[in-house]
Amino acid sequence: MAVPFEVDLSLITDPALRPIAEKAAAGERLSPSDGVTLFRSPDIVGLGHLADAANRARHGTRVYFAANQHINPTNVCILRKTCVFCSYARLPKEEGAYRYTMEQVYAEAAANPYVREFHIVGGLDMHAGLAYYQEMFRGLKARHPQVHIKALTAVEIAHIARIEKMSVEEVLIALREAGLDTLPGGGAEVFSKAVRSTIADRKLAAEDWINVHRIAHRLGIRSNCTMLYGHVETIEDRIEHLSMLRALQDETGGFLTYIPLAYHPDHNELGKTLGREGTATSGYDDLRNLAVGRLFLDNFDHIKTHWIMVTPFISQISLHFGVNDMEGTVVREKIYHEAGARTAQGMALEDVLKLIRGAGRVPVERDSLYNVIRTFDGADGASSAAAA
Ligand code: V47
Ligand code: SF4
Repeated sequence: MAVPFEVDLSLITDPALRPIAEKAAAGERLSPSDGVTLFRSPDIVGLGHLADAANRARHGTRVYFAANQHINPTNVCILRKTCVFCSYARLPKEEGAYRYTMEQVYAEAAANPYVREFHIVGGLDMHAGLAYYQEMFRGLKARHPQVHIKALTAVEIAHIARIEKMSVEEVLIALREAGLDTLPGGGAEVFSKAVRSTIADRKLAAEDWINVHRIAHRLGIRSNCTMLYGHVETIEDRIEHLSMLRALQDETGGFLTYIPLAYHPDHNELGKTLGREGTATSGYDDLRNLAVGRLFLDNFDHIKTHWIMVTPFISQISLHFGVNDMEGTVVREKIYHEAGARTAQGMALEDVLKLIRGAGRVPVERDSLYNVIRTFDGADGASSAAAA
């Protein structure tokens, strides 16, 4: 729920932001039109100050990160022609198409000795059904029993349900029994019908994406959520999207974190159509999306920045714009690198610590459910483990 906080109104120069700042500071819920005003305001510093105050009321100076590893087991996808923003997917016979064998998955999983979470997402592959993922999760848990499995977007879950002629609930129960712990937040894109029909025409509809998460939450499977911004969506579309996420969170409380995803325009149809290749989102819009997420989603504890998408430096600055969580060490990211991300494919633990400390914040290593593993609060850089 919303947490009241103190704000220094003299730091907010846009008069349109002041009443919203007073409302948010009093712990009152922001309306959709407040959200639109936040997005439209040119006062990025005022917005940042407001989001930072809201964030610090919840988390003080602590910033979480997790030691995770991304694994993308298949890029074969039946929606390859209709998700025009995607650079990653291939048709089954297309050059570059791949589907990992179990041995390849296990070899990739073994590459990083210090990992606490596998983040597994891929394409909608007709040959990667329930049995493929059950075998994968069982094999991963047998080899790495302590590692959390965050896998399969709502879109992938619905695809498995369709090809196996099962209900979403049955698929989730079967995958949980095989080792699935939580769901990642992808596949949400932007919920607006008009946007979806332009960028992801045949993708799971908004209500169905929400419903997969609702069913997961009901089963006790927590999940994340995202919004892909910076393509054809309007400010109103963004707020409609955030309103739907906020409403489901009111209902279930099952979302762990919100992650805005910056659209990357290289090597995909949408980037060509918009004439945007080589032009990513702006730092200004990246910060705004994170700050508005913090203020509008008053029932979310965590707002996560994905440094791979917005650069480590924007992620670092965002720690003063409402963000309390940084995507972790991420070994070998593929989806955004295919789409033009120029950031590294992984980050060493020391570099994550350096970024967080450089922003004057205290790094806290967490597990996938936000339990504290260790806090790096020693003046000499030493860490202290959480009390058992
Ligand atoms: O749904 C695809 C996005 C998502 C592009 O839950 C693109 O912790 C930008 O689910 N430009 C999948 N984005 C990734 C995902 C995710 C990522 C980080 C953290 C978490 C989490 C989940 O990737 C897709 C889509 O929205 N995507 N193509 C592109 N060209
Ligand atoms: Fe397939 Fe996901 Fe890419 Fe769409 S975004 S083509 S569903 S991999």
